[in-house]
Amino acid sequence: MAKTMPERRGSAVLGVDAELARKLLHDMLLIRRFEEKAAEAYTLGKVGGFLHLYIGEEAVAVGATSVLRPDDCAISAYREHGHCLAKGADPRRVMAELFGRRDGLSKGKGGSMHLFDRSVNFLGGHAIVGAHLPLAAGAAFAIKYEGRDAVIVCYFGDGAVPQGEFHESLNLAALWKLPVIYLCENNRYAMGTSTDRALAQTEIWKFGQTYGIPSEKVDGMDVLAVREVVGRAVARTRQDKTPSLIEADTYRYRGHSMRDPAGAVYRTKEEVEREKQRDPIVMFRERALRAGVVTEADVRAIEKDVNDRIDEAVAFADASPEPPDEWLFTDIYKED
Ligand SMILES: Cc1ncc(C[n+]2csc(CCOP(=O)(O)OP(=O)(O)O)c2C)c(N)n1
Ligand SMILES: [Mg+2]
Repeated sequence: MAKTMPERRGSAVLGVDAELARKLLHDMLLIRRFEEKAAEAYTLGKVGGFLHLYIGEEAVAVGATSVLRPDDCAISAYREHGHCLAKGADPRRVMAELFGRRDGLSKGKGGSMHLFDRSVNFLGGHAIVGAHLPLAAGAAFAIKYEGRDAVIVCYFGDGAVPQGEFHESLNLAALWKLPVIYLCENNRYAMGTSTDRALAQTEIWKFGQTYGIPSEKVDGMDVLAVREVVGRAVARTRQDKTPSLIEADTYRYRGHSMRDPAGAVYRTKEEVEREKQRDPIVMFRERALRAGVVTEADVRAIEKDVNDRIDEAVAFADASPEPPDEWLFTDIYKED
């Protein structure tokens, strides 16, 4: 369909065309609804083990992934459903993994914290805080060694910053000029510990300066700002093999995990309510509507599609059988 003048003008104001605006909104909403359903499934006893929700932080994964190519990689910690879905994983297989079923991304043997999908170059899902930062450096080394111009985005929380792995990884990435973008999701808390109780330097992006790599802070609730800043880093990394450190200022609306559903002990209700005023999905939807790039009908269609896909994901996960007992002994060692 030919673009109307107002839509074109709106795209210029917003900086993205209607198709991309719809995709950004769709992908953020898909993550939000996925997480809400996952929480519901957990309370029904369908999900065992840990469950850490990404609600509130959707703009980071979606904004960053929107500037990646399919051959670029992403790697994350344990709050990773959003990163994995944004990278293109099938929500049905992600849900089945949470349910511990055989059609899950990790055959139902990993659960919420161990999603992995090579088909979309999502390299996990890692439960040990900070441990995947050196893995990202290793994957970036492999990319460089093979002479490819792909990049890897490594998402991690503020809780990883005081750890040795953070500094070791930044040092090596800078020294060896590795194509890795370290993207810190600073949601102000590591479990119940606020950053000012854990970090001597709370401006996390500044650590990049120590290692002489480009570093920036971005509003992680603004999907377009994330897109711009990560886009700049990706272009630089692809061309010059220069790593970057980006700090995204974000917020989780739920507690640390389902065992801390509201996160009410270490933060005030007022703080959470204040942060909800900058809900990344609401803000982007309103902005795109105001610019005339998406219409109310587009929003309704996106909501319907997302709800259908999440319902399908739950039905698929429910129908998938449990892994057989023999699988306890497979996938332990890599066989050539
Ligand atoms: C090495 C290590 N120490 C402690 C833990 C327990 N632990 C699990 S999550 C977490 C907090 C991490 O917070 P952050 O990195 O900010 O991520 P967020 O949960 O905020 O996304 C801790 C300490 C762990 N998983 N690994
Ligand atoms: Mg945190």
